[in-house]
Amino acid sequence: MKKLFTCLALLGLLAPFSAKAQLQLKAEVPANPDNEPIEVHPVPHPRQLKWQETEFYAFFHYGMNTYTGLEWGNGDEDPKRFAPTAAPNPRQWLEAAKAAGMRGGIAVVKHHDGFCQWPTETTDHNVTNSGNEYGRNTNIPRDFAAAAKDLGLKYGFYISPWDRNSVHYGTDTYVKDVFLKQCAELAKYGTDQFEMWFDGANGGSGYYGGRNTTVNVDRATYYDVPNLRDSIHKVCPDCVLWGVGGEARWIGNEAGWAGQTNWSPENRDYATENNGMYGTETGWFWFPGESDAKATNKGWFWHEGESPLTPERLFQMYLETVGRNATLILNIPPNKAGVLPDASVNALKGMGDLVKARLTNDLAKSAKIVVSETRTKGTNRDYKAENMTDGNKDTYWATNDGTIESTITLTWDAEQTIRYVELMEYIAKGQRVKKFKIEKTQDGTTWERIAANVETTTVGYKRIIPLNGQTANSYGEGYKVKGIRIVIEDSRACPLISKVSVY
Ligand code: FUL
Repeated sequence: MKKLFTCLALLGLLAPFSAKAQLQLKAEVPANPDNEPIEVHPVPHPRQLKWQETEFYAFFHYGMNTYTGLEWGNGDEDPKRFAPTAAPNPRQWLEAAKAAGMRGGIAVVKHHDGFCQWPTETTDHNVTNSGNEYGRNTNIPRDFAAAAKDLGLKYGFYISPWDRNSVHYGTDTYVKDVFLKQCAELAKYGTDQFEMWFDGANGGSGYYGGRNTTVNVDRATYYDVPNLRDSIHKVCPDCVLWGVGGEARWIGNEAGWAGQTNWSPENRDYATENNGMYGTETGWFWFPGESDAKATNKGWFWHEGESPLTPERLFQMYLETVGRNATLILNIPPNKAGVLPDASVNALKGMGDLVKARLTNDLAKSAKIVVSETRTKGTNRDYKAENMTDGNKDTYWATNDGTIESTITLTWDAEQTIRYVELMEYIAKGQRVKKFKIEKTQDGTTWERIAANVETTTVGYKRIIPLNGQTANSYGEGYKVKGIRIVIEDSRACPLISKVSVY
């Protein structure tokens, strides 16, 4: 009987029944009950989305170089040279980061010299052989992760793939038997790491366990990235692998600067130095930009006589990175006592105060908002204009499919002084906006373009436009207005805006 049934089905004799059944099924379950806009590919992985929300975080270069005065140790440094003058205090580092409004931090736990700042089983070149008690008791990943958790910050580690100390470097055992094991050891201090920094610098001369030679590797293949990434994600599911890891891209400079036009989509074979700043509109995978920059005037590591940049300069960097769809990882080096110098702490606090003073009092919340079109709502989701000011990152305003040109108009009864406009796209469904402009009105009828010299092209996760068109002296007098409107002129598909703010 069963056989007969199968044969009939194969002959198509049962087709009319199955088609009917399918139709009924369709009627019962509408394809898109919430009328959700379809994705514009590529889209971020959920871990990349969480990572992007970290926005602004600290980088702490501390290690053997702090004591040798070098930026790139050769790998032959005597471990005894790691001799902190006090117990290193990652909590103090992170407290300073928090005061600057940062949401996390990444600590260097092994730089190119290969010295491990935790008691590892993979090499003797580690803190247990350092020159004093403070050194021997140092465990940066342990203390850093614990402090971050306590302070409610995200944390991650920089572990240099290039290891100028290891005798194994360049051979086929290094990645599996040394590097991956080190990553696994770090996971013991926390599996909720948000990012791991896989630096691109590698190959060249070094000690290499006494080989004193030059080792060049092909970084595209040597680290077996796909397997490495999978292995790490199995243990640390939210950990974005930066750089060589292929989940967040280098912005292509160390100046704290991203292109005004900045796409998160990118292609694998892009030219970092040229393209890191801008991304590629037609890129086929999601590869968002991270900008690494120094908050001090010397190296990545602490050096005698260094001083921090001014809060105003740091605020400019913030506008030129976080305000341009990149994240900002700002480096502040701990000194020989394993703490951030007071001057750095003060500069960070000063910067945080500027961000708070300038980008917190959101006038959009008290504005009347009118949009040119609102997408038809679905059963459980709507796309109304208020979604842009409700403080909920998961709601957004949208137009109907096919409507790209659109406007968001904000008006106030009383005149307001404004200096910045902030926009955020709902990037879970892809980066869309390609061109927009900002206009102001004083009388509510005549509109005049402002910030016309700014490339108002992409938005992405976040875009902050200084309305006077300057990032260096963005605050100024401000504009007195009774209204402002954002005119979206081009987009890869209907725009989805999750936030509009006016400061
Ligand atoms: C570079 C490294 O070579 C520097 O020493 C530093 O760690 C910087 C953040 O990345 O590629």
